[in-house]
Amino acid sequence: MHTSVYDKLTLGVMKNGGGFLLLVDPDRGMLSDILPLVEEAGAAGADAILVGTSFLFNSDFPEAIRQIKRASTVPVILFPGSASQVTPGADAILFMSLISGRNPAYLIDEQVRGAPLVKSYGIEAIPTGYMLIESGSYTSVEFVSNTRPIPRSKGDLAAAHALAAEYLGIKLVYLEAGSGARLAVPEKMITEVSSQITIPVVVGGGIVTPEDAAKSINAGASFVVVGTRFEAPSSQQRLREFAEACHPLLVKSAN
Ligand code: 1GP
Repeated sequence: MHTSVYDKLTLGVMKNGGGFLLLVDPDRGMLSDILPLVEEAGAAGADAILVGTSFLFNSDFPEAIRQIKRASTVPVILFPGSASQVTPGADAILFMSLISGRNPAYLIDEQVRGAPLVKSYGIEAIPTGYMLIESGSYTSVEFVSNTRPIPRSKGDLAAAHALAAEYLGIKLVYLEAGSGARLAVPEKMITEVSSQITIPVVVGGGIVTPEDAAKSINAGASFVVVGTRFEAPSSQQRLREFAEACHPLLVKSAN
C-alpha cells in the first residue's frame, strides 16, 4: 500500500517523539556541497529534505531537484518561495499559504498559479499554514512577501492563526523565524500554539545547535527545520546530533 509522505512523517513523530527536516537552498550553496550532505542526511536520521529559497536568483532549480532526489534516501519536499519553484521530481510540496500576513499574493494568488503545476507533475501537496514570527531583524521572507511577522510576545495571536488554519483543513502549521534569524521562535509561543491545535507544528529559523532543536521539540514542535547551520562544511556526526535531539523517544529506546 502506498503511504503518503505526510503519513510517513507523522507516523515517525508518533514513534520517535519528533522529526528533523534538513533544508537545502540551491541558491545559497553549490550543488557540489549540497549533494554529499543530502546523501548523508537519511543515514544520519533526517526524516526528509526540504528544498527551497525565498527568492530564486540564478540556480537551475529543476536540475537541482533532480540531483537532490537522486542523492536522497528520504523524501524530498519542495518548500517554495513562490509558484515559480513548483518543479517536477520531488516527492511532495509544502503547499503553503502565508496566513500570518494579509498580502493576497501569498495567501491565495501564488497558490492558484502553482496548483495546476502540482497536479500535472503528480506531486503530493501537504497543506501548510505558514506563519512568520518576529525574530529580531528584518528577514528576506518579510521583505519578499511584503508582510509583517507576528510579534514574538503574542503567542495567543499565533495560536488563533494556527487554530483558524486547522479549522480550514490545513494539515501542518509552520512557525518561521526566517532563515538565519537572530532569534528562533520562542519556546513559550511554540507551547501556546501546539497546545491549541491537533495538527503538527513545524518550527524553523535560527536554530543552530542540537540543544536549540531539543528545546523546540520539548516545547511542543513536531518538526524542526535546520538550514543555515549546514551551509558551512559540516559532518555526518553533526547531522546525527540534530537528528537525536529531534527524536527524543528514539534516543531513549536506544539506551
Ligand atoms: C528557513 O526555517 C528555515 O526557512 C530554516 O532556517 O536557515 O535559520 O536554519 P535556518
